[in-house]
Amino acid sequence: MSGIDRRLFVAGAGAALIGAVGKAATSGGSTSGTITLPFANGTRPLVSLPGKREMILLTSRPPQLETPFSVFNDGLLTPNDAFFVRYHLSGLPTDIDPRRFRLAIGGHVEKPLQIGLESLRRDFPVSEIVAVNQCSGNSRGFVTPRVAGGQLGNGAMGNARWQGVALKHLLAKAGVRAGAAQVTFNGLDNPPADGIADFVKALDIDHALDGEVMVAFAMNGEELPFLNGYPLRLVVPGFFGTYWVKHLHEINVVDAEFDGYWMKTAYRIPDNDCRCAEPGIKPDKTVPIARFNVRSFLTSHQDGAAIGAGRTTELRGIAFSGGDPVKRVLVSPDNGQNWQEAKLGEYLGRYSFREWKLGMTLAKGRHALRVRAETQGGETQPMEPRWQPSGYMRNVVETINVEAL
Ligand SMILES: Nc1nc2c(c(=O)[nH]1)N[C@H]1C(S)=C(S)[C@@H](COP(=O)(O)O)O[C@H]1N2
Ligand SMILES: [Mo]
Repeated sequence: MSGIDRRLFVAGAGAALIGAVGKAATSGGSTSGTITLPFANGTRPLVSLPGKREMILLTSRPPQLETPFSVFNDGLLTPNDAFFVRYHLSGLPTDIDPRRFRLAIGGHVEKPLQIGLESLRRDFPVSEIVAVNQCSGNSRGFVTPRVAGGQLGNGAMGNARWQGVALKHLLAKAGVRAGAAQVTFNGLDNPPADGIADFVKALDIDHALDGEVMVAFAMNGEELPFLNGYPLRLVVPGFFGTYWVKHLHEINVVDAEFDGYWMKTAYRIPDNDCRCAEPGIKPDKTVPIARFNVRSFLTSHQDGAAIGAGRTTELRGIAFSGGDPVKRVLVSPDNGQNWQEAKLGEYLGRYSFREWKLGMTLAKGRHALRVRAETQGGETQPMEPRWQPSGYMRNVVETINVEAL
């Protein structure tokens, strides 16, 4: 396909996609079996939507897809066609014309701007960053007592190489005026009915100007897939996915704290060190969710896997954090009594997945393997899960049961 054909194809993808999702959900047209996630009511259809391989369907209106966990063992970058998809509002854009698309920058600035896609690539410095995008509710399905919200396994995360323009360059061109407090971000998706708040997020002005927050137009060397925010999305390294606004078309500098629903009411966490609460008790003080806590996973073996007894098994996995680099990953062969240090793989930056590997020899029998990461600043994962009302930020030390035969 030529460049223009491809762009027109992408432009029509929204409409085609909504049709395809409807079909997959109702007729089983592009449904190809099911997968069962390891918690109550965990059976989900597997579907392939335009631009995506077979993924775990959470909801079809709006489309929400989870990445099958085995993908994380294939490589450190999550392929575009396997990257998870999360939306709040079913009013997705259906006709994005890349030639007419404009990103508007306004509000508390000297000179409001309208930037086209070609100008963005041509008139500003382009940079790249490898960073994990993770939904706040990743792994919520494992939370006990259970909480409301998408019952996700561990696949609402992905790591990609993002290419775009640092937000600070765009804001510098518009000229931020004295007294700016925050910057708001809006995408082309809209609420399906009155009374539902449009999805708008905000970052503090200093954060927006830090040089890392990016308006991205490409992911792993290709245009953004439609479902991951074509043609532009915000990338906020180390911060939960909720800030990574897709189909980004409006940026506004504001001179007071933004109090829209998705900042003031939704996506809040308890304002304490553990970001946790007693089950059933509503925390009295909350703050907007922000950075990831540290996590690590075993990817080479599934829970219940059989391995060879008395010989070395190569274990492999990933670890990541909110920006404080992962210092080490420890693996316990015996449910947390003893620990062995894994070898870390290639460093792709402090916001990327980091691979770990460890050869382990286990005697015949059942073993509960545990995986725990630690950052340079000393942040580590809790051995017991913490609880909070929205089921965000789960980062308990994972347990994988294997049987050596
Ligand atoms: N326009 C828009 N952007 C959005 C959202 C949304 O509902 N609308 N959801 C956010 C949330 S909560 C997450 S976790 C990420 C998910 O990014 P992905 O769908 O590319 O995986 O998108 C974010 N950006
Ligand atoms: Mo999310």
